[in-house]
This record gives sequence, C-alpha cells and structure tokens, in this order.
Amino acid sequence: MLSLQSLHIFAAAVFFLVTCHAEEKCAGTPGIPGTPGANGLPGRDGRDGMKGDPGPPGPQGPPSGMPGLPGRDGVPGMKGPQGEKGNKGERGEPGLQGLPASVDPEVQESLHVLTHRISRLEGVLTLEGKITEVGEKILATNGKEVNFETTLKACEHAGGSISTPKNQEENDAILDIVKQFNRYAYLGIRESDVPGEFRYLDGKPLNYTNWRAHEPNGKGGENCVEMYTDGGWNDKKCNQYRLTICEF
Ligand SMILES: [Ca+2]
Repeated sequence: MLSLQSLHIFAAAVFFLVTCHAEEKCAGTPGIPGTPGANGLPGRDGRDGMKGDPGPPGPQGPPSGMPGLPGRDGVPGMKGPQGEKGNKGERGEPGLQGLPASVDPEVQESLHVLTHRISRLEGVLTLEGKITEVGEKILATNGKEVNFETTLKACEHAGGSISTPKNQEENDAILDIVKQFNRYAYLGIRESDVPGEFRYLDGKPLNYTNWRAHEPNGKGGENCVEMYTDGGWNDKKCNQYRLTICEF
C-alpha cells in the first residue's frame, strides 16, 4: 500500500520527467489519472452540538419507597349546628337498697343538724318580728294591703295560705300582727251560699269564731271576714284593701 509520502515523491518524479520546460510550450497528452488515494486517518472530534429538546416523560415506575409522615393537623373548623335530640335511653338497673331513714345514722345526723339550724333561724326571724310562731303554724306578712283575692294569690305564691284562726291562740297571734301594723286583715273565711253562714275556704264549718257584737250583719252582702285591731271579726265586702297575713 502506498503511503502519503510515496505519493508526493511520485508526483515530483512525474514533474521532472516532463521533457519540456515552462519557458516553452509543451503539447503532450494528458496522463492517465492516478488511482484514488486511500482514506486518510479519522479526523478529530468536532465541537459538541446544541442541547436537544427534552424527551417525552417516561412511564411511571412501580410503587416503591416508604410513605411519608402524616402532615400536621389543620385549623379546627367552625362548630356545626346542634344535632337532633337522641332517643331516651333505657331505664338503668335499680341501685342497692339502702337503710330505712329511721335507722340510717347518716340520715338521722343530717336531720338533727337541719332541725337545729332551722330552729335557730326561726329564733332570729321571730326576734326581728318577721314571723310569729303559733303551734305548728308560722304567720308572716309582707306589709302590703290588697283585696281578698290578691291576698289569696300572694300567700299561695309564697307557698302558704291566708291566715285562718282556728282557736284563740291563733287568733291572738294574728292579732299581734294586726296591732303591729295597725291595719285590719282579711281571714281565710268566706260566706257560703247560705246568707249569714260562714265557712273555711275548703268548705268545712267553722270550729272557732270571734265575731264582734252584732256581726255578721251583711246578710249575703258581705262575703269576706276581716279582723279588727281588737281581734274581733266583722263580715265585710271582699274588695277592700287589707293587710296581707299568711300562714305556713
Ligand atoms: Ca259586717
């Protein structure tokens, strides 16, 4: 195989073998073209080309790797509307049977303490003239003067009833209050359907009376009863303003 250097020598020899020189014209026949030279050595690498466009995304790979930690709790939401009331539950089992109150030492002790405290309170209220105790009854007034119907309501609202003397002792206790306020007071007594016949508010006949002289004299025209400041009774119309005295 001919090297590149050999080709140069060959070319130079052909030049000098030509029989004529440049200062004279030659008219020779063209030579036969030489055979093509062998391929040269590979050239040096060229510069890097421009960066190509990104390719399409590849297919999703198989799931792998551990899941991340849960995120933090978000801000609490607004309070929702109240739900509908649920159904009533079933009745529970009855509890263990306790001792009868009459022999239960704890109950007895509590009763003793309560009784003592109430007794002291009654003493204070009596001392201040707020209440008057007579037998099992406690009498009290709010100092207001109202008609008979309003007196009934006021006493009932307070958990008691209009004062009703059923004996001399109770009549005297009511009188104490009447005198203290110097005002007449209605009693819990009313005329029945029979003119001149008076009864308690529950319809039972009177078992004690303290009518003033010539009373009752209304003959069906005075259906209520008032106590004077001497303790005596008088039948009177029910629309007068009288001191409210209740019994409890
Ligand atoms: Ca009268």
